[in-house]
Amino acid sequence: MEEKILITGANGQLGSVLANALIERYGSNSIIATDLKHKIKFKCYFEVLDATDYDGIQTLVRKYSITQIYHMAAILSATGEKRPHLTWDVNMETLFNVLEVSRLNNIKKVFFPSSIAVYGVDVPKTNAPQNFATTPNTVYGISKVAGELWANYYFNRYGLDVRSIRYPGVIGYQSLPGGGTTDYAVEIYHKAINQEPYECFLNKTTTLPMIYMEDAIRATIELMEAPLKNLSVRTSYNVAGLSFNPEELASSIKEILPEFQISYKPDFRQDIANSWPESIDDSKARKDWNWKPKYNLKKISADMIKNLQLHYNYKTQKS
Ligand code: AKB
Repeated sequence: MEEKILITGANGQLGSVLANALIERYGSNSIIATDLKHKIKFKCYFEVLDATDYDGIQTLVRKYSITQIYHMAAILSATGEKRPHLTWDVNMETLFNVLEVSRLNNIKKVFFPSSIAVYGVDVPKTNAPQNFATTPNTVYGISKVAGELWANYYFNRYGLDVRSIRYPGVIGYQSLPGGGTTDYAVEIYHKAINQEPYECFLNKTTTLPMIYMEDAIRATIELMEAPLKNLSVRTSYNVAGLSFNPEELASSIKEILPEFQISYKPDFRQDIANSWPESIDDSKARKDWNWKPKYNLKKISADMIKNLQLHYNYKTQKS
């Protein structure tokens, strides 16, 4: 049976790259990208959709005979702290809508992105275990913990095959992040390419789990295509890429762009970062569906700089 895949939050940092990867894999006719506004020209169907609108989701699911949903729409950690109640409402209501529409319309699989933000200060800083008390300090983290538990509930109670990854900070040249605590690791490259200094909002020794976009997208599709019988985690899988701090990231950029300058001015996001682990244990993902990252920091910097140089050269030539 042909897959018909609906993506919410397709304008987002991950959603936009995922949409293109799914188009490549399943074909343009199989993908329905959705978001609040039509901003990006995807080579697939696009529909304006506010995922807080239950009827809106259901109409599209029926119109396109959807078989899978990737629910990428969410408010991230830093923005979430500015509007805690709104963040809870948006993150939970959109998830409930997706879960309910999926259950009632026989959707085969749902993807729900969770985050390292589910952890709180009590977790061991290094190699944070897959199963450990999740006591997050942010409303974003609270919504992700609740989401994981609902995913597990829908699987056990209704047999809805909800699959999930706890993403580290995602780094990619294709899109810009918005409202996260790990956003510095993308912003820094844009400044470096444009020969501007970067003022980092985290201090230089703040080590966090990170992952390159290619790895993050591959992990997502590999998990969604893994045989059901292999999956032992029905909340959300830890998926690790690598860990580094801003100083290490800046050094890897300086190896290619020696003039690059960085300074540090921590803001409220420092407290959020301090509440997260430095690295996470992803042995369950490795065992259950053969997860393995491919990108280390050297490779990431080389690839980011090469692709952003092409992007900005292209822009300059056009203007
Ligand atoms: C954020 O910083 O909020 C996100 C995340 C780690 O989930 N990138």
